[in-house]
Parts: sequence; structure tokens; C-alpha cells
Amino acid sequence: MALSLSKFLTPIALFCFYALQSRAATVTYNFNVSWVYANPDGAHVRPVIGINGQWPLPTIIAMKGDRVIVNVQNSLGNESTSVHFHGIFMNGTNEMDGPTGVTQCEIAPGSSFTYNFTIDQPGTYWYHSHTRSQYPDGFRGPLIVYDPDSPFKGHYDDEVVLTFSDWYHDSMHTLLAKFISVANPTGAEPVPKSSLINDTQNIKVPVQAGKTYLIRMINVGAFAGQYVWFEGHTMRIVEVDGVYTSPADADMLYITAAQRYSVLITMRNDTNSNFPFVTHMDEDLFDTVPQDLNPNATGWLVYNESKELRPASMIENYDPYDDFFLIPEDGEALYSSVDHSITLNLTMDNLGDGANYAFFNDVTYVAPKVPTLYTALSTGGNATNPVVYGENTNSFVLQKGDVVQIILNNQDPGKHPFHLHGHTFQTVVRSEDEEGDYVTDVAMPSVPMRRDTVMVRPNGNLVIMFRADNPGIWLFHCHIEWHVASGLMATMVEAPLDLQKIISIPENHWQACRDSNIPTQGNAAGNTVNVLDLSGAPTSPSPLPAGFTARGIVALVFSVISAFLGLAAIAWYGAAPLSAAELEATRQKIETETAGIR
Ligand SMILES: [Cu+2]
Repeated sequence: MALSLSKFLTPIALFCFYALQSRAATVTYNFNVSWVYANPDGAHVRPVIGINGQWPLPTIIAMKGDRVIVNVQNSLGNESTSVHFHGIFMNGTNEMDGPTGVTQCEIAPGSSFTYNFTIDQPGTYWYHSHTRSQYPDGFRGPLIVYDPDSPFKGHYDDEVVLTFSDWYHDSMHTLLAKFISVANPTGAEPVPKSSLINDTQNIKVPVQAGKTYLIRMINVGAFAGQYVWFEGHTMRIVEVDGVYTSPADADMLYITAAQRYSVLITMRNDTNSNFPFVTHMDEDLFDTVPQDLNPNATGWLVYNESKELRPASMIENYDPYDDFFLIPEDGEALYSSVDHSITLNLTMDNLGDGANYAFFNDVTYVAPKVPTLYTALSTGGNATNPVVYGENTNSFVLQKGDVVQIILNNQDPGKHPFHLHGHTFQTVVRSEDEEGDYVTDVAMPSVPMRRDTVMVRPNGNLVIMFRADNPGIWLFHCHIEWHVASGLMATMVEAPLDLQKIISIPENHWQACRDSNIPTQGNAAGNTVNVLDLSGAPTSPSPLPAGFTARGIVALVFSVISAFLGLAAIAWYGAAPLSAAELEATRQKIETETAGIR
């Protein structure tokens, strides 16, 4: 119902509509996922992943306390998929979290899958594919949870949702093959072609003089952090990643991939001019900046349609608000003690296939044969033994109720935005650039900033804390999608014995596994007899022989490149790109099938 209503009602009107309803409504979305064509930057038509034949994707809208049901039909034809609801805690419904190989099997082409969960947290979220680095092909959209008890209720007149995104012209299938390759031994990430606001460019946001707007901003991009500013207006930050903050004024923000900010902006009192707002991709992330790359996307606050839309001014310095200093509105104090401390050292290096990978403590993530949740559910008392999850999942078993600390030492010269599924976390230490590994006795704020995605600086460190109060299998990973692909993930196995008592897997989830021939019992190797025997578990390529450098790799491995290409073909079996004719046929089929719905 919300899907069709949202076409006609402004968010505020929807809010009022929901406010009249009983608290625990059920909102249902039917997502028929398929390829469609789009040209959001006006420079290149390409296939993107649409829903019900449309792209950009619909916004999922719910009221705090609602049950959300998303019925997914995979009509892509050539790729499997899944949906993650970024930032939603999924407390008691870990099986609905979405990452394949972790809490579910892939949804194969032709298969369907139902996500069914309640949302008991307000704020600004998003949903995206969590399969095979697929979401930058367009499978991402906003998820907004309204709150009848918001501390900022009455402080604004209307609201606006803005998504920001880097954009590529090639598909992820093509880009990933080039990225994780012997021909790219330094691991240079593909550089975006352009930048989008609400999946387009030059967007006009109509505003009324003197009114205050809640502007919800979501970076749904694959890679680039975005500097954001509104000329002639101050932003008042009131929410980050679903956590209300004490209001904090900012002239500029830096929003990493996957982060969200809600800000209040009060409009000026006259209607004599319109004002540009700008997102600027953080070019520090790019190994090379092409001459023709426009790192900016511009929109306008339109006070008066008859006035000009003047170009944005040039900016010399980028000096964004430091989110470390935000204070959660609920005043939650720093945890007084830590029960379980985990240290993760982040590095990037080559493996024996010559490609570049990312590592935590010298281990790069490789998905297990059996999704980790299913291993936790099928290994009895051994579910508390990290061995059963396989070495390459980087699994850490957490005890229920423990205060867990993750110390992240970034031994890489890049910036990395880290996301923890199932939780927000206190950000208690974040070093400046080049400060090296964490040392003890660093002062911590008495009321630390909380969010679900935070950036660690180049060759710096980060310390976060959270309470293990949500039994489940929760990924901790960099949200630069290239680094997900190169293995920068760890797995938090939280209270697995409790999980065994509270989770029951719906039949349609098991069916998805059968459709993809994925085993659902036993350890990471699919061994059900001796679950401590991990022989046959998926592993990464072997390390390079000692003394090899990235430069030497190219010469060495090109001699076996044909073998490598053979392997790549196997890895992508069933994922070959559709021909133009196939795409057109798919598009027409969906047009016909969804004509009645739309
Ligand atoms: Cu990263």
C-alpha cells in the first residue's frame, strides 16, 4: 500500500497518514528485480537493476514498529541476488539480514525469497543487494522509518530525501573482472565516471522561504565519499545512521559510502534567488583522476522558478564537520569496561594469482560453502567454536551481553568506511592520518558518537564498542564495494547458542538454497560428521613466494594467464552479461507483466 501511496503523498502527508493508523501496521513490497536501461548522467545508456520495470528504485517507507515484508522475485535472468536492509538491527530475525553466504543462500535467477521483519528503530536507512558486489549496478534505494516520538517533531515543516552516488558506465561484472586481476597488481579501484543526486543530475528541490526542512541524505555509492554543502545555508545535524544527535551546526559534511545524515535547514526569508548545493567526490580515493572527470553533482534549492539557477562557486578547501564530535541525543555513556577486545590489522597485498586482496590479520574473506548462519544452527555445541566457520570467514564468537571492542589498525594508505551489521557502535577513538596502530590510554569521550558506518583514516586507527545484545551472524566490513570484493570482511558470530533457540528458517529460504545447490548443514566446508574437520572449505589463493613484488607479479603470472582466465570463467559461471537482444526481450516481458500493477 505504501508503495502506491508514496507516489501521491509527500512524506509529511504520509507521516500523518501513518500517525492515524495503529502502531503495528504491515507494509508489503513486491520487488520484481530485473535489468532495465537507464542514463542517469546523460552520458551513457546502460543496463541497471530495476524493480517492477522501474529505475530509480522505490523508497521503502515504514513507521517505527511496523512489520515490513519484501517479496523478491529474481527476474535478472543472468545473476543471483539478495537484499540487505542497511542499518536495520533485525533483532530476532538474523535470517532476514541479506548477505549471501552469511545469513542466506543466493536467490538464483527465477527464484523468489521473502524478507519479513519488524523495524523498531526510527531514521534514515537504505536497502541494497548484498550479493557479488552487485549494488553499484543500481540495486539500491532509500528506506525511511518515521517516528511519532521524534525529538525533532515540530522543528520542521517538510522533508526531503537526497541520495548521493558515484556512477560507473560499465557493469560490475566487467569492472570486477578487471579489478581483481593479475593485470591490476596494485589493486587500483575503478574510478567512477560521474556523480549523481537522486539518481540524476541538476536536480531542483522546490522550497518555500522561511520554512525549515528535514533533509535526509544517504550516500548509496560504491566507493567515493562525498563532501556536501548548501550555499548560503547552514545544516543542523540531527541524525546520523538512525541515531538522533544533539543538534550540531555544519557548513560542510563528509558522507562516506553507506553513511546517512539528517539535517535541518531553515530557508532564507526572501525569494530573490535560488541556491546551489553540491556534492564533491573525494578524489583522494582515486589512484588516478581522469582529466574529463567532473567530481561534482549540483542541485538547487529553488525558491523562485523564474529566477536563474546559477552555477556553484568554486571551493578551495574542504573542511567538513568531524562526526567524531557528535553527541547522541539519548546521552548513552561510554561503556565503563570491555569484556572482549578484538584487534584487526588491515593490509592490502597480492596473492599467488597476482591479484590484489584486502586482509584482516593476514586473512582475506572467502565465503564458506554453507552460509555462516546455517553453520551456527546446525553444529550444536560446536557453534561456539570459531573453527567451524572456516578460517577465511574471519569469524569471532561473541558472548551474549558482552561489551565488545574492535581495534582497527589501518596499515593501508587509503580511507575505509567500516560498517557493522546488526548494531550501532560507540566510536571511542579515531586517530588522525598516519598515526599508526592504536596504543592504549587514549582519552575517550564520555558520551561517544554512535552510528553504523564510520571511516578510519589513512594509516590511522579506530576503536569502536558495542554490546552483544543481538544474537546473530553480523558482518563487519569496509563499505567500499571494491574492498568487499577483495575480502575486507570479518564475521561476528554473536551468541550462537541463543541464536539456535530463536531462529527458525522459513521454507522459502531453504528452497533458495536448493535452487542454487548450496548445502545448508554443517561447517564452512559442508562437513556434517566431524564439524571440526574443515578440509574442503573454500580458501583464498596461496600467498606469493617470498620476495615477489607487485611489479614482478605481472611478468610471472602472465605466463599462466590462460589458466587464470579459465578460473575466472568458472567463478562467473551463470553470470555472463546479457546481449542487447536478451535485455530488450527481458524488458518487454517485464513491461507486459507489470502493466497491470503500475
Ligand atoms: Cu575499504
